[in-house]
Amino acid sequence: ENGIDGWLRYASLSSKLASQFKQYRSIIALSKDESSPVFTAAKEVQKGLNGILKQEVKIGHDLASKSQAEDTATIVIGTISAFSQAGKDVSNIPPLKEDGFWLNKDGNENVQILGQNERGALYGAFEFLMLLAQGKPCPSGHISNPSAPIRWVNQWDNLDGSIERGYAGPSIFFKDMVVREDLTRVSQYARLMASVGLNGIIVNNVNSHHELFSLKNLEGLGRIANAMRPWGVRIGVALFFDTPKTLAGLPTSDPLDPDVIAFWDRITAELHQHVPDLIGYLIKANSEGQPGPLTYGRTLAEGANLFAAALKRYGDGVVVYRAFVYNHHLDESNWKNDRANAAVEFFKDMDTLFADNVLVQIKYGPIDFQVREPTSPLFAHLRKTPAIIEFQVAQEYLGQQSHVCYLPPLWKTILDFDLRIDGESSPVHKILSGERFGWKQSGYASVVNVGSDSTWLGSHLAMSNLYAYGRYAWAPTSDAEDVIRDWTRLTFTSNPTVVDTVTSISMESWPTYENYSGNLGIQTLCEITKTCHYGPRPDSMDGNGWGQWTRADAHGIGMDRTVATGTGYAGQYPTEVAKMYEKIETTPDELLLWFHHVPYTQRLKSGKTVIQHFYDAHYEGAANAQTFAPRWEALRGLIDDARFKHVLFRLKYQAGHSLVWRDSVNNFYMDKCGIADEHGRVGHYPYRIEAESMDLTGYNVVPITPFEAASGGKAII
Ligand code: BDP
Repeated sequence: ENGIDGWLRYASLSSKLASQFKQYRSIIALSKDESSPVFTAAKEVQKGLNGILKQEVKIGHDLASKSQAEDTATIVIGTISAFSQAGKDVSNIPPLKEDGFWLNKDGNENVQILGQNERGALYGAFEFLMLLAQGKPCPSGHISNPSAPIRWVNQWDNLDGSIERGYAGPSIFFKDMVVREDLTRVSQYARLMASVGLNGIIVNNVNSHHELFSLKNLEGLGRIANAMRPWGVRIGVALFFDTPKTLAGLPTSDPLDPDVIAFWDRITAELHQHVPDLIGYLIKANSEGQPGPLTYGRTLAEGANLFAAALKRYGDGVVVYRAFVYNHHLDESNWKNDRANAAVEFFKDMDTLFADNVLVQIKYGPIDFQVREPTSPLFAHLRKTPAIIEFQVAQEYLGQQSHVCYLPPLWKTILDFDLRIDGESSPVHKILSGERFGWKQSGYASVVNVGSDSTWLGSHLAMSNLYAYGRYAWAPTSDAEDVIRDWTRLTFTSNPTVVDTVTSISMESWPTYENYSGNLGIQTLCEITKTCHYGPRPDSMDGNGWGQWTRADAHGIGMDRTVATGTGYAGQYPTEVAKMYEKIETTPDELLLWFHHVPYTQRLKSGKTVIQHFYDAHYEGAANAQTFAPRWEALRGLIDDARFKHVLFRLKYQAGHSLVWRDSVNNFYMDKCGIADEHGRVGHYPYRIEAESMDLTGYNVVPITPFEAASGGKAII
């Protein structure tokens, strides 16, 4: 087992369980087109029945010819309209949303998997198989509709084959500035995506390159689209705003310049020749050094509308404009120039100015994928322009797939958050579904950093986040524990000990990581001045221009983001929410330091002081991380050896690294405020044998900067 099939392994059921299912006689696919998702679904069900039930079942196409032998059953797969055209009664099927499906088993155990469209049929087939793989019977009269039409992933793959924030080997899409010849992994990826209802992908990094539009790459993008289309996955690209200048040698990339308009028109036309069903363009502009419309004195809307007009001519593609635009440079004299304010400041007045095929993609929090952030207030400011939320399956600030961190509990803090827009119930998932403001196109995107490694993400356990992301984009009110249980049964085994262990470790993993990496809303206290975003480095937060500030000094900590005395960020929320965050007393503890600057001795609602909470949380988090490896070790023999060892190695590493986190962060803050730990732990490590205290031959003791990176501030080299 090397992880390549993810949760789609179709491991055989025990013969006792398998005998409870009928012998299937045939699979009837209501499409003969081999590239259609319906045909794909039939082949997938054939494969699944073979693996799970050890049945060999033939695929046919003719619904009329099936003569029902008594002890066998048939599985029909197609669209509702094809079923009805074949003369079948569909009056009992309730109306479905785009991509929705109907899954039904009749009295003779015949199964109907019918989609609102071809993709829907494929999603229904996967649901049928994933139930079967868990030994669960096909339901009768079951309908399932996605919560939102847009359920995409964003790759951050570079043309040279590297992946921005990739931790699992080189790109499966690109190599040496062109699209790879062999796209086998790309279709395997599309299969995983389709199995959880994901229907679109932006194939390259938001920090894009003009070479994407070379002739060779246009042809290559066509091949990627062909590889993914049978799985109902449509592709789009992220573009570099200055491509007219750098690729075509134009003097400007001004979005209102006629030559620039003609250039993008031509590129869009050429791209559609290779990818006729392009989902559109993703744009990162005027962000982190990227050029954009503001570079040319134009508005963000003028920039987006340029591409919107080009796309309109050739298909139904949309422009997805990222709200990650900021130029808020902080220093001590202007610390109120808060980067968290940027998205609302840039976008709030643009709402009515974007063309109707422009959407705005918003990171879940106002800064950048931190371990805890409040919901981005921009979700409350767009009424006409539809929004997409941006999650990050790539655990950039969350242990980079070397620490286990199951993300749905974090996502739920955002999706379930009620913004109380205009004083009315406005949970984020109802904004994203389009329900709150009557949008037709809106939904979900997540940065995913799959690479060439057979594990896809470098860690078997990290794959639960990719699986869960699809499940949440489809059904955002899902229960995080149900989702991880299903994933575990499919990925490893239904053995209850395994399911309980993986479930409990996963459910504890995000709070554990938060405890030792940065709590009370202070953000992930990792290295941010360099680009690694990994490992503890609390001193790197403050004082750098693009910093994610904590404003920690000898007396207090936390960023005052109130309207009264701070950066004003709290005021970007609708009235009721703004009022809650404006006051220390009504701000939940977990976000206290995000919104307020308080003395270390400030009492929390729990009764503890802020500094004692820091100390305790870091000890609790690291202590819990120590339990993961032994709990996993108890599964030896219950799952295959290869994956058992792979996971164990990482959990042991995490146990060690969590101690480094604990001591670095605690030592740093104790040094800053001089307040001792009530339990006498911080700064005293009686059981530790320091390398520098040993008799050394061939090594020298050196002081370490920052001191808190090593116990006693010393290392040997
Ligand atoms: C940050 C990443 C950076 C991305 C940027 C983005 O560190 O690599 O380019 O986000 O989202 O989190 O554009």
